Formats: sequence, structure tokens, C-alpha cells
Amino acid sequence: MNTYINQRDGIVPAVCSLDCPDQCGLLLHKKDGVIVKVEGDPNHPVTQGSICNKVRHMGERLHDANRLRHPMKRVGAKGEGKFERISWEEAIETITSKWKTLVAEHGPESILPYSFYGNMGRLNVEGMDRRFFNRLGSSRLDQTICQIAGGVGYSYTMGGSYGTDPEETVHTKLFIMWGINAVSTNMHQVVLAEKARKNGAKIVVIDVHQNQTGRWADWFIPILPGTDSALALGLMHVLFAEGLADEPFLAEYTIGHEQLREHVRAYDPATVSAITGVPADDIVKLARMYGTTSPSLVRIGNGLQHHDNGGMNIRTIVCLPALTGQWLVPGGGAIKGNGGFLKFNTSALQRPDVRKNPDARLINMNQIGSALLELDPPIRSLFVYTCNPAIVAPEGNKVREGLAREDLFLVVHDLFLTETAKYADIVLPATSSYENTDLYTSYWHHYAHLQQPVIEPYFESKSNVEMFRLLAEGMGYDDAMFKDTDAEMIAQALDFPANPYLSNIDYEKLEREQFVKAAVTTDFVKQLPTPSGKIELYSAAMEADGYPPLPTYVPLVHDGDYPYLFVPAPNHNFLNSTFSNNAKHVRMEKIPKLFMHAADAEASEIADGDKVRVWNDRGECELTVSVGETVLRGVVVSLGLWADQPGSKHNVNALTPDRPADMGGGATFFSGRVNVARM
Ligand SMILES: Nc1nc2c(c(=O)[nH]1)N[C@H]1C(S)=C(S)[C@@H](COP(=O)(O)OP(=O)(O)OC[C@H]3O[C@@H](n4cnc5c(=O)[nH]c(N)nc54)[C@H](O)[C@@H]3O)O[C@H]1N2
Ligand SMILES: Nc1nc2c(c(=O)[nH]1)N[C@H]1C(S)=C(S)[C@@H](COP(=O)(O)OP(=O)(O)OC[C@H]3O[C@@H](n4cnc5c(=O)[nH]c(N)nc54)[C@H](O)[C@@H]3O)O[C@H]1N2
Ligand code: SF4
Ligand SMILES: [Mo]
Repeated sequence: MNTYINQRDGIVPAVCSLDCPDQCGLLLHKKDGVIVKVEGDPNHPVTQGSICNKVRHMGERLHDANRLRHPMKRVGAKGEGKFERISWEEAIETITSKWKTLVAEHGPESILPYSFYGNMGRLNVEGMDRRFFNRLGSSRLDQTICQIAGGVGYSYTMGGSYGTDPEETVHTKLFIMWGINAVSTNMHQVVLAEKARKNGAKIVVIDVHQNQTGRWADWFIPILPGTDSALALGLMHVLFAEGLADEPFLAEYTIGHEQLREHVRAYDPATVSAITGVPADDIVKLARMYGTTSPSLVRIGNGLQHHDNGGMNIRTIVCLPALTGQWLVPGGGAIKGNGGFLKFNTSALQRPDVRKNPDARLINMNQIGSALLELDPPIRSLFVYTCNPAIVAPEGNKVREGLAREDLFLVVHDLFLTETAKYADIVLPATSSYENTDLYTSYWHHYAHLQQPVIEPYFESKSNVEMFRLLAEGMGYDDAMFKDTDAEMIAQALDFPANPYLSNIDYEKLEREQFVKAAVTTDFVKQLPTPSGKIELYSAAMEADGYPPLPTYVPLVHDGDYPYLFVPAPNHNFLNSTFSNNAKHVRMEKIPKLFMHAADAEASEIADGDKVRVWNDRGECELTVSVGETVLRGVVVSLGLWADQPGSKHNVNALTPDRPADMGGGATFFSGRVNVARM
């Protein structure tokens, strides 16, 4: 039994719950029952005691004066943020009686859950909630905002989210960080690469912005947004042309290498240079480096997939280690997402079997604005939890217009009165992850973790699990699944013989050991779950799905005639919009900036430090320009998803398109165009 919660003083273990690949082991220092310090757990095999600055200051967020303490109902206009305290009983009664009426009059699909991974705890964000909404028969949410396009693209080549164990990074001699700002977003990948560098590894970073990660590289290669598949094809061209491909590996472990060899003849360095902005000599130099250095490892980031051609970008880049045979070399290969190794029993956890309408409408979360404004029959109630769409979703003005609909019954469950919560009819206070029991599985390293409650719930706040139990009761659902304990749900999730890598992890072991590594093998490429069982350089499945079967460069969609491609990326001190409402983190981040090339700035009479208006047909926002040579001409980059501040217009997503990427209905945050002018 867990005793941490009763322990008023001392140091207790925990895991970071944030949507970050590192999933760090933590040590929480308690004094008088309160968390007074957060540090890394030196015993964690991957994260080894270091953590990011964001979470080192987590205490400030947990005890922030603005944290929600009790349920509230709206008393002002939607969006105004005026609320009055109510009891949990009244809140649950208000919500469930409204929903019962909606179900009776309009059917359950008039209700839509809207959630993402503000907390990565599986029971809280894809467990009890799913049981509830499956039982209700609500509309279904297609969770496309993060990694779907790349996930689908990667799977066409590799069959699923299977890549190199990041712990092997230390052995590599060439490390290519491609479209990832790892210094900010995956710091332990940098720590591991730094160890490799001490042993002679070279670090290459390919990005549209020379941010901290680019500055840390031995060689930074700037590239035009959305052209990375062309660069990868250019590298393949040189590898084949110069005899640097690993022919025995291609013959044994891939299909389609002969077609690919023919296909990439068209991607000669001059052609690729014209597309990507990367000089032809550099393309040849990088290809030779990649073809002759072993082990070589590619870390594929999320930036690449938030484009119209995001799926194809990832599908193409992940073919590279097959050409060099690096998948079988310790410290070689590629890492995009490793979630496949820790795949658990989602049917047991989420109970899709209780849904009476398995074909209920599926709504792409990236298009929530248009969905709220245009769908017929309309969405009449939205339940938002563990997500902040008013800041993070594209076409932000439409999103807010939709949330403000007078006839929409909106409930928001969060730790704070977020921009989304300000539109709510009912606001519910959420516990932090340190107040709950939950199962955590990383999508980068191979460890699963158990979090047990470390502190008492903050005032009247409740976990997602607890809240959905209450909602089920309020709806009159007496199914046994709503009574399962947290420990039982974790055990059900981990009971999954279909995934052999999970065979050594169970609840008791997690309870004893806190974190347990999946039973991964280094020769997973010999048994890939692709249709052919091999790495698919040619994919018949893609052809059947209407894509080019071979990796192909497909240009970005024409997004209007505005002069700049706009890349609004995440920043160092926030995690998506989390922390953007905590004074300490805002102070660390200072102001929202726009990085612009000096020649572009000069042509528009913009100087460093100028406040600018950034706009397109979708909306506008105001940022402060940083002039330099960190981006190519014709590209502007912003950092961070900023909470609203009085008198400021910082919502970069007012500018971003909501059209779906090429695969999986993914987001295209980085494929929009804008204009920029001094204010
Ligand atoms: N500090 C911090 N850490 C985070 C997050 C955060 O908000 N802040 N978010 C977390 C989440 S949810 C995720 S998904 C990950 C995201 O973290 P990453 O995987 O690093 O992805 P992004 O930061 O979206 O984009 C990475 C890089 O891609 C670049 N980029 C954009 N378009 C292109 C392109 O066409 N080609 C190339 N080569 N580069 C391009 C951007 O300039 C950026 O430097 O990080 C997680 N960790
Ligand atoms: N322009 C632009 N937009 C982007 C991106 C980008 O790079 N550029 N990145 C996209 C990506 S990759 C992602 S993943 C999304 C992320 O978008 P979101 O999933 O919305 O992530 P956050 O902004 O961190 O918001 C999470 C919210 O969950 C709350 N929360 C935390 N724990 C709990 C809990 O246990 N229960 C409840 N009920 N609430 C909790 C937090 O307080 C916070 O308000 O943003 C996307 N938006
Ligand atoms: S946000 Fe990422 S790096 Fe920071 S503590 Fe959490 S898992 Fe570790
Ligand atoms: Mo994400």
C-alpha cells in the first residue's frame, strides 16, 4: 500500500506526467505535507537525475495562487471569466441533467469530449474517460494534434512505432537531429548525444531555425520548411550513386530497393538544392558522411510532420537507415516514436465494447473551430479536459468563436482557469498528477512507471478518473467497470500478451520497482509488423491508400500569397500552453518573439526589437522581432504558445491553418503563410 501521501516530510519518488518524450524519474521533497522541491531521480536509468528548468519550478505551479480550488458556474458572458463557486454535487447534477436531456432530444452524438495529453497518465487521459464516453455513446474525437501524420508515415515504412533504444545513443559516431529542438524538447537525448560526442561523435542538426539545438550542433544545416523529404531523397541518390548503400542489408531486410534505386535518380543534388535551399555540395558531403560513418543515428522530430506533407516527410527519412544497414548496428538506426514497445491493452482499459454506436461520428480535433461552427447536427455540449484548445488548436479565431456559442454547453476540467475554461458554463478543478495513481509509459525510452499519490488533493480538486466515476454515477450507469480500482485498471492495461515486449511488466513489479524497462530486443527489424514483415521502401499499402508507393517529395499546399512561411514552434520554458499562465515561467521566457532574416527585415524597414503585426486571412497576432540569420529568407519563426495577457495578442494559432496533413488528419501548424509589418 502506498504510504507516501501520509509521509509529511522526506523525499518520495515520482514520474513527470508532462507530454514530453523524456518521462523523467523525479524525487519530490516534502515538508509538512507540501512539495517544496522537485529534482531528478539519480536512479532513473535514462534520465539519471537531471530534469528541465520547467519542472524544477513545478512547485510554483502546484501552489500558484490562481490554481482552481472548487467547482464553479459561469455568471458573466462567455469568455469573460466571471464565475461563482458551487458544490461538486451541484456541478455533477447540472452536467448530467443537461446531458440526459441532450441524449433524449438529440442523441448522444450531440456531446463531444475534447482532450489531449496535458497529463500522460493512462488512466486519467485514456482510461476511465474513454469508458465513460463509450458508455454514453458520444461523438468520438480524432486525436490528431501531435504526432499522427508522422506516426502513420513512419508505420508505412516500419509497421509501427519501433525505433532505436535511445540508451544506445552513447555508442553513435554520427548523430543527426532532424526537425527536433531537443535542447528544449528532449533534453536527455542531448545529454546522451553529448556523451557520444565525448567519444568522437559528430552532431548534425537540420532545421528551419538555428535555435539552441542548432547552436549546439557541430554542423547546422538550414533548410526551407516542408522540403525535408526532398533532402532525404537527395541523400539516397548519392548513397546509391556512390556505392555507399548496404546491399546485403537491403536484400535481406527490405522490399522495394530496386524501385527506390531507379526512383531516386531524379533527385540529384542540384535538383534537391533548388527545392530545399541546401547547397548541392552540402548534400553530397552529408550523404558521404552518413554513408561512411557507423554507427549513425537519426533523431526524427515532430516539427517535420506538422506540415501538409508531414506524413511523407517522416516516411521518407526513416528509409535512410535501411540504405546504410544501420538498423542492426548498436547505436545506429533512427528514433521517432518508440510507443510500440510499450503498447498495452487499450481494449481492456477503454472498453470500446460497451459502445452501442461504434460508428459514432469522428471529429478531427484540429478542426474543432469549424466543427463547433458548422457541423449539422450541431455539437451541443463539449467536455474539455487535459487540453487547452483556445490556445493550442489551429484556426484559433474560429475555435474561440465556436467556444463562445451561446447554445453550446461547455464544461472544462483543468488545474487553472485557462483561456478555454473562461468560456465554460461549468469549471471543475483537477488534481495534479502527484495527487493521483497512474500508469506512465514513455514514447521515447522503454520504461513504464507507476505514480502513486504523494500529496492530498488540492482543496476540492479531483482527478479525471474520480470525476468520470462521479459522472457515471450521475448518469445512472451501474456498470462494474466504473467501480474498478486504479490498481485493477493498471493490471488490466498491462495484461497484453499480444505485445511480447510488455511481458515482464506488471502492477506488482511496478509497485516494487517504480519503473521497469520493456523486454526490448535490438533485432526488432527482423520481425517488423509491416505487411511484408520487412522495411517497406516500396509500400503497396500506400498505393492502396492513394499515396505514391515510393518516398516522394510533395510540395506544401499553396497557402495564399503572403510573403513568409510561418513556423510557430514550442518554446523552452513552457510545455505547449502549460506554464504559460505561471508567472515564474513567463518571466523566464520573457516575451513572445518572431525570428526574421536580416535582409527580409531590412526590406520591410523592421529593426531588431520592433513590435510587429503578423497576419493573414485567418487572423493576426503581435510579436517582437528578433533580427538575425537564424532563419532563411522568406521564413519567420515564433516560439511558444502564450496565454492571453491583458492588452496583448499573442495567440499564434490565430494564424495557423486547420487543413489536414497528408496522413492521419494531422496538424499543419507550420505550413501557413503570413505577412509581417511594424506596428
Ligand atoms: N520545452 C518544451 N518541451 C516540449 C514541448 C514544449 O512545448 N516545450 N512540447 C512537447 C510535445 S507535445 C512535443 S510533440 C514535442 C515537440 O518537440 P520537437 O519534436 O522538437 O518538435 P517541434 O518543437 O514542434 O519542432 C522541432 C523543430 O522543427 C523545426 N521545423 C519546423 N518545420 C520544419 C521543417 O520543415 N523542416 C525541418 N528540418 N525542421 C522544421 C522547428 O524549427 C523546431 O526547431 O516536445 C515536447 N517537449
Ligand atoms: N502553433 C502551434 N500549436 C501547437 C503546437 C505547435 O508546435 N505549434 N504543438 C501541438 C502539439 S504537438 C500538442 S501535443 C498540443 C498540446 O496541446 P494541449 O494538450 O492542450 O497541451 P497544454 O497546452 O499543455 O494543455 C494541457 C492542459 O491540461 C491541463 N492538465 C494537466 N494535467 C491535468 C489533469 O490531470 N487533468 C485535467 N483535467 N487537466 C490537466 C493543464 O493545466 C493544461 O491546461 O498543442 C499543439 N499546438
Ligand atoms: S518536462 Fe520533460 S524534461 Fe522536464 S522533467 Fe518532465 S519529462 Fe523531464
Ligand atoms: Mo505534441
